Amino acid sequence: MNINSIQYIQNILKSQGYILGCKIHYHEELSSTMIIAKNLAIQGCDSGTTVVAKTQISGRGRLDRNWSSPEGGIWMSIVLRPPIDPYDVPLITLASGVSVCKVIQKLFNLTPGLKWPNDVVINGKKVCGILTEGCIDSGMVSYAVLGIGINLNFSADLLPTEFKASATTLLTESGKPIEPEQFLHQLLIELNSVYRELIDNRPQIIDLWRNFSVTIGKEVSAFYNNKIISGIAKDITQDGNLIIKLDTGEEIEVCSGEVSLRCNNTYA
Ligand code: BT5
Repeated sequence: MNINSIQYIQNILKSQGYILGCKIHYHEELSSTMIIAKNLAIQGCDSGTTVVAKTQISGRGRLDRNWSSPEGGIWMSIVLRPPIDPYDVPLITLASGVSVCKVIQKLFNLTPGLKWPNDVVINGKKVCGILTEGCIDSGMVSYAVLGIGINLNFSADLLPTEFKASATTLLTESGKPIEPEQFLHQLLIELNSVYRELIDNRPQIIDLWRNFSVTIGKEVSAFYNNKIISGIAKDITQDGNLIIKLDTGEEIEVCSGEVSLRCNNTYA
């Protein structure tokens, strides 16, 4: 990945009228693309402005967890200014997961799955994590920053030991090296299309998410309202919430912000 190839992708996307990725800020190394993108958002950058890094020193996941970001992966954040209700911000994560799965299917002979709310998995191990942070002002979404990290073209041996049991890379799973630029270009095209569908045809995105889901039908536990609940993940709602059917028969709807989900028996 280098500045020239990134500029080439940006210019093609721009000439084809795409919004996401029509302005790309590329860095060889930075702290976290989330921080840079957030600053650009605060300064008033256009929706679709994208920050891409070759490596991140302090990449992060939800709840400030560490995100390992060696060279060969895709580490990026996109500033969005979506005309959606603040409660719908988590849908951006779900829609983006669908995009990542579509590109994996296109470029590899692999079967990707979506673990609610924000993981893309292959053979039960995480290859991609997604993080969407919204800034709400006067009850409206002023901007959202969509962060996507994909373990693409590096060996899973480069991941920290503590993640090895639960994480993998597309190179390790497929044995096929794909340059980050190629994946990034396809991903930005897919993200443009699902982002439009999220605004215009939400049920379509929810259906696509269900088709890739490895969570629905599984036994799950969630930390919810200060206690652990267990049951079967039954479905997701049009708001992207997960419906869990408890052993008592009661159904509980949880949103991604309020639970930490564990799939019992398997990681996926
Ligand atoms: C996520 O959080 O999965 C969201 C990750 C978002 C990363 C992107 S990269 C570009 C942008 N810039 C950033 O700084 N962040 C975004 P969460 O569900 O909380 O998962 C975090 C957990 O995943 C960690 O606690 C580890 O267990 C595990 N993990 C860390 N690095 C990993 C990696 N490279 N691959 C797979 N798992 C990893």
